[in-house]
Amino acid sequence: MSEIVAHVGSGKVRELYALDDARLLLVASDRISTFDVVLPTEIPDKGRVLTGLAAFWFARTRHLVPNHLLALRDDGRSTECRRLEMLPIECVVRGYLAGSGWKDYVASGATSGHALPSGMRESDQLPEPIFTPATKAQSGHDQNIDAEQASQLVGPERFREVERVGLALYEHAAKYARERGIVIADTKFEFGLDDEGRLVLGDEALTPDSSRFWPADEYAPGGAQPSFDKQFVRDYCETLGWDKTAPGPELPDDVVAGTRVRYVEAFERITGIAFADYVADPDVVLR
Ligand code: Q0T
Repeated sequence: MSEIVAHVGSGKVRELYALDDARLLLVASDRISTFDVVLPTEIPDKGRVLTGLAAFWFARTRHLVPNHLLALRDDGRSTECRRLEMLPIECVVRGYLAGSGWKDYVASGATSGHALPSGMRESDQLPEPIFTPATKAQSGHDQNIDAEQASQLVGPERFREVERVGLALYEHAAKYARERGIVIADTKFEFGLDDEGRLVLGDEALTPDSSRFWPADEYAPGGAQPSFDKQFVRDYCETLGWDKTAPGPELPDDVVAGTRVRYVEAFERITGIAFADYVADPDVVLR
């Protein structure tokens, strides 16, 4: 059996297709990006790991907010989802000071309008999680914006809602992951509205591609932390003297294999489900 579906969008490592007026198919590839460049070498099963992990979180956060997941396909990498009217902001929540949050703090003592205590170090845990929205750049980097700018884009009431829901999702997931040895330093949510104007969580949530995952047993603030999933790739790329512009380098087999193991480990630690059981029947993450 086959179906004809229109391609409606591409991310760096994912594709989006229209199934009908009301439904989309989100397909996660095995492509990997590092330093914002997609590499020519794939990580086998990466798309399945991210799809399964996002679906696991969707199933376990429905009490906090409805989400777009309708069904998983048998391939384990494709999610049938409700078509939404996406909000024009990235909803970033940070529990730790890293990435652009750290850069903004060093430059101004604040990030997205949140004044932070003086003397914080890179990767320190924040006194409490903060909501740091960003624009959706068509190309290049998203830009952090403050609450006022975000309110102008989505309206003040909707802004307060995504802030409250984003913080609740992060707090729930970060506590759960931390008990399983993974620090979720920060994460990005994308929300949309259904045809009745209700807020719905979309995209791929609480995965290592949409978040910073750090191994908890190696956490040592005062500098950059190793990435749970991509550290082998970054370390290998640093040995090459690559200038971090496209095209990126091919990865050797040992780096591919080591990285695949880390993605599978993240999946198994968080879900408590053997990855082989997910491959045999993706719906195990929904039960
Ligand atoms: C979206 C309506 O293009 C994108 O990703 C490329 C793979 C991002 N994107 C998502 C949507 C979604 C979702 N998710 C949804 N449920 N309904 N649009 C649009 N762009």
